[in-house]
Amino acid sequence: MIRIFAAVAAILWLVSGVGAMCADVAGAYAWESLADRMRSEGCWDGLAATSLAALPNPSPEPMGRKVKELYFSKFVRPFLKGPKKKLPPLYPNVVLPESAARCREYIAANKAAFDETERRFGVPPDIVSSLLYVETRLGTALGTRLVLYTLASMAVTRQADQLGTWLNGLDIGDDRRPWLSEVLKKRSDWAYKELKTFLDYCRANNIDPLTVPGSFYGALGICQFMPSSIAGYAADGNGDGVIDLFDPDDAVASVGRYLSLNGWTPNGGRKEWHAALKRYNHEDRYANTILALADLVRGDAPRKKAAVSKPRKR
Ligand SMILES: [Ca+2]
Repeated sequence: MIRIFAAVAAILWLVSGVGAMCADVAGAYAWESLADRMRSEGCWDGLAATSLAALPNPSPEPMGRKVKELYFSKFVRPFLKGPKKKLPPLYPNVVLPESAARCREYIAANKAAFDETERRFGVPPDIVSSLLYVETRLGTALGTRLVLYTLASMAVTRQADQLGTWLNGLDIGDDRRPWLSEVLKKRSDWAYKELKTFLDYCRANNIDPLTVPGSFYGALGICQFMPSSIAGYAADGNGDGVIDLFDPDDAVASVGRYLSLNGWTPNGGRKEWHAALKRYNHEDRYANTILALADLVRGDAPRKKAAVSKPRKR
């Protein structure tokens, strides 16, 4: 399975133009500060060296995107005039008969994995498949960025002048400089830890880091785990000794294990299930959508009130 994604990731990388910038201009030089930090912590090895040397220059995109999001939350959204727009209680275009049909097909195609996950972790197929539908459309939308490149780029983006045009349109005066510095430090340290964990995961499971696609911020696999979640929550669903989150067997089991370790119990009831789902993603809409889609997958009519929580006021 990983080999298939290796090919896909390589193609996406080249198509995006990233590959064209590669090798001759960047090499290890652009990543020297990162290499120094990893050497000082004793976690620099051949895998880290060869993987980083194959990347183009760091991209300002992941950190720039995060800074923009945080800027908007802190300095714009609270001061918007006019009536506050409430978010709908469900993600749009998800709780539909055709989505439920795709979930049922996916369950049928991976029946042993879903059955075993329910037996081991008490999380039923309708919930796990609905979560995977929301995360990656059952593995058909896995992200187009290399996890390694995303995390390494964020880890080395520690100064405002590295963000380039990503600061355009933001009002960062002297009074907001400390805020920006703090964001850059905190987020780059976060990415650095995720990067180290990602490389550990690759080493342990014999995965080439240059083949793993992910989301904007480095979540990976059909179940979109951050590397730091893998160690604590991922499961080897098919018992082959490898955790491959691009393999439905392991992704299904990992969702079951994550939810069961975060409060899901088979007889817990809707409120408890809602809370467990919010440990996966903190949005009310996320949990609402999965519960409502799972109702459709089971063939129940979506419950109007009990199924959903009102969105929190923003
Ligand atoms: Ca496995």
